Formats: sequence, structure tokens, C-alpha cells
Amino acid sequence: MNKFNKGVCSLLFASTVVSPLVAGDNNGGKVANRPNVVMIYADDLGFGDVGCYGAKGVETPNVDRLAANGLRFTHAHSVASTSTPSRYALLTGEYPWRKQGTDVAAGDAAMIISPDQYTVADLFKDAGYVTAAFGKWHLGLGGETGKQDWNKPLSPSLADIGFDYSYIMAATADRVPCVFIENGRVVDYDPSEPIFVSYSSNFEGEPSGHENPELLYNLKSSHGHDMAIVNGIGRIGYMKGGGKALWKDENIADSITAHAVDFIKANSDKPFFVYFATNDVHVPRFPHERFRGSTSMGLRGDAIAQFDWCVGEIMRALEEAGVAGNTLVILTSDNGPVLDDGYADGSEELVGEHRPAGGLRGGKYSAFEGGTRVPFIVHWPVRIKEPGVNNGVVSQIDFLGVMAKIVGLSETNSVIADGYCGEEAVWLGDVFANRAFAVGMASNHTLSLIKDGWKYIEPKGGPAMVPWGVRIETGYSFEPQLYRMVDGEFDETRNCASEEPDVLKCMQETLELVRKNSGFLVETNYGY
Ligand code: NG6
Ligand code: CA
Repeated sequence: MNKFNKGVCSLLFASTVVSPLVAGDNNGGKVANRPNVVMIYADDLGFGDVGCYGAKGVETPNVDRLAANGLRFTHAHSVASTSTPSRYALLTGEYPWRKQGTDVAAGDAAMIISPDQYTVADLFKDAGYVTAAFGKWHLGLGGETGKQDWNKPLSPSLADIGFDYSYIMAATADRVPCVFIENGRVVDYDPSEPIFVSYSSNFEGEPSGHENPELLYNLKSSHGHDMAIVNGIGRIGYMKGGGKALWKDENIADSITAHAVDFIKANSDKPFFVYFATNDVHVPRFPHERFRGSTSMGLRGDAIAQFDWCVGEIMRALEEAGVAGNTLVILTSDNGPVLDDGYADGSEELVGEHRPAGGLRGGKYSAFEGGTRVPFIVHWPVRIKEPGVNNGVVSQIDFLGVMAKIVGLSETNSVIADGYCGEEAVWLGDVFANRAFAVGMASNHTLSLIKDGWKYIEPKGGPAMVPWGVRIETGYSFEPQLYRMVDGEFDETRNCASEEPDVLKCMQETLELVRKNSGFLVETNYGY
């Protein structure tokens, strides 16, 4: 039994609802004119962080051009307000709160998506595509947490979940190991400097940001980030060795972009899927010097400019390869914005008039809109005939489902735990409609539900502000919260829960339904 059929059985078996859909033959995705697909996944890029969403103090001509010639969504949501759970959901179509161990991962986490899970990369391979991942991974590598031997090929790795090629950072730029990994092996491996990683204690003789702050010559930490020092920047976790394999933060964007461009050039004669996950604009923000001072917002603004440059280079590669017209490019972010996220990079002092979350309440980590409402641009010249703005509620949970429809494997719906292929029509601008509901998860697992012009945040409790030095409201409360989400009446400050008991009850029941059943089945079988 292959992976495809395994997924079907386990879902039907686990569900109390009989799916009306039957998995069809894997026909190799023989669909005329199926597009190449490039997912540009920014990190911590807020709803207001690019020009076409109202940014001030930084220009993003390349992103804006995509929006001008494609669809710009104003109510698009990531599945969580932090990285690992959002990425997990994007690649698997399963809500991260269904699976333990999907919270923000350490750099030595074991691979979080198991090889027998069906991923969007598997889907593209089933459809005959060549697939690749670049940049930030943050979904674990290897079989056992903390037990990886970074000096040998890592297994399992991305090849085991559908990626033919990968050039990635294991986790984030602020977590060790600070090396690129190509197809499961450390790039430019330096045998004279073997690599050791620990998330519990330092290695003898190695300095740390905590004990040797004078060695933080490139960026000072503001909270945390006081363990290993690499490239004059403090990190989370300890590491030793690496030698010439260690990355230079200022070259990360260039490096991942060059590899993605090479991949596009080499594969332009076949359908390809590129997952291009930038380090920008996550901390540590240390863009290349050619972007330094290009904005009025210091390093965070300059990192946005660098991100925009990457977008331009990817688009240029598509154009030069002659495939831009039939390439579906989706540009979005894993979660909302944050200013000071642990380094003294001037982001708060220099933000000026710019509103990273575009005026939404909250940001990264939070249950409020700023946590999960993100830029979302869909660009596909030969297919999207009427570029414009789309106000429909969409969710990244549907990525796998929508891609299944686009590559002609929509019978694969049966393996999609929570996403919905029917959203394809909305994502491509054929209809303007809201997803029946969108579920978001804050960093303490508080769930929120958007439906029919309302937003519900479940009562769970927790601190009102992110407790470790980040100046962001969490949206956590012991009381149920209900806010109006209708445009013009949008107000996440006035809790209507006690005034609208029927709406509240409906929101709570829907959330419980989704919690207990596959979101896909709720969407299709319950008539939402
Ligand atoms: C936090 C880090 C923060 C960032 C975040 C994950 C500290 C003090 N803060 O724990 O800097 O790395 O995790 O961000 O360590 S995410 O976008 O990858 O989810
Ligand atoms: Ca992130």
C-alpha cells in the first residue's frame, strides 16, 4: 500500500463521518497546462509590512508588482501565530493542534512530519513534478531529538517527505546549528571542525553570549539569544565546530536565492514546485550591506527590502526561463509581525509611522488578528485574468487541497485532514467568497474561529502581554471573546460575547465540531 492509500484509510477509519469522496486513481496528474508552483513563505512578515498593504518607510516594488498583476487578499490567515505550527499545517493540511510536538521547534528537534504523512511535496511528486525546498525549515530533521550526528547524512530528511532537492537551515537563524544543509548533509562540511550541538549545556571552552557579551560584535541580544556565539551574534542553543560551514547571516538571503534560481533554471523544462521560505524578516535581522540604510526603519526595514529583492530575483529567474506566465506564485507569511524579538536591532526605536500589523491588534504569538492575518498574494498570469483585491477569508490550511485541485489530483481530498480543495476558486479569484470558517492558534494554543463576520477567541487564560520581553498583546483571557469582523465594523477591542449569546454559542459549537472532526469533513459534510 503506498503512502497515498494509507492516508485515505487512516482518515476514514478515524472519522465517524462517511466521506462521500473516494480516492481515485493516481493518474500522474496529466492535466494540460498545469502550472509550476512557487510558494514564497516569508517569516514574521506582518499584514502591514509591504507597500501594497500600506507599509511606510520601506519600499517593496517586487512584491507590489506581484499584487498589481495578481490577487491581493485582505483576510488571509496563517494557521498559527508562530512558525513551526504554521509550516506544519501549510505542508500537511492538518491543524497543528491535532499533533503533539508541533510547537516552535529547537534546532535539534527530530523531524516533525513523519515520512508516512502525506505532504504537499508528495502531492506534487504524485502529479509528476520535481520538488524543492529552500531556506528556513524549522520542522525538525533526523529520527530522534538531540541525537543527530551533524557530521553525517541526516535521516529522515526532506527527501523522505517528498522533496527531490533541499537547501535549508535546520531551524531558524537564531537557533543552532548555523549551517546550511543540502539534501541532508551539511554544506561545505569542514572535517577539521566537526559539529556538535546541544540544547542543554555549553561545550567546554566555548564562549557564550551570557558569559561573554563583549563577543557579540554584530548584534547585541535584548532577551534570550545568549548561548552560542556565531558570527558575533548570540543564538539559542549551544554549538561547537562548523569551521568554514558556518553561515554568515548577511549572506543567507543571497545564498538561498541563488540556489532557488539555479533550481528554476535547471528545471524549467518540467513542472516544478519550489517552497522558498525566507529567513527574512525573522531575527537576527542582519541583512547584506547593500540593503543597509535603504529604509528609514533600520535593520528590520532593511530586512524587508532584502526580502523584496529575493522576490524580484525569483520572478526574474522565472521570466528568463520563459515560464513566468504559467507559474503560480503565492506569497505569504508564517505569522504576524514582531519588533524586538530578542535582539537590540533598533526595530522599536525606528519604526516611525509604519504599522507592521497594518493596524490590527496583536502580532506574532497572539490570538488577535495581528497574529495570523498576513499578506497573501496569488500571481498566475495565464490564469488570473482580472487582477485585483479579494476580501474573502482564506486560510493556509487549504494549501494542500487547493494544490490538489490545481494539479488535477483533487481526489486526494480524502487524505487532506483539514484543508478544502473547493477553495481553489477563491484563491484564483473565480469567486469572491469567505472560507466557511478559519481556525487560528496562538502560541499558548488558544484557538480562535472566524466565521460569518465574527471572530471568537476561546477562553483559556494566560498573560495579557507576551511574558518574555516582547511587547505584544496576547489576546488570552479566561472569558470568551467575540468580536465583529465585518469591514468597517472591525473592532477587536469591544467584546460582544455577552450581547450576542446565540452567535457565541454557534461559534463555540463550530469550533468544537472542528476540534472533534476533520476540518475537511466538517466543511463538506456538515454544510458549512
Ligand atoms: C522565541 C524566540 C524568538 C523566536 C521565536 C520563534 C527567545 C527569547 N525568543 O522563543 O526570538 O525565535 O521563538 O519564532 O528565544 S518563529 O517565527 O520561528 O516561530
Ligand atoms: Ca515566524
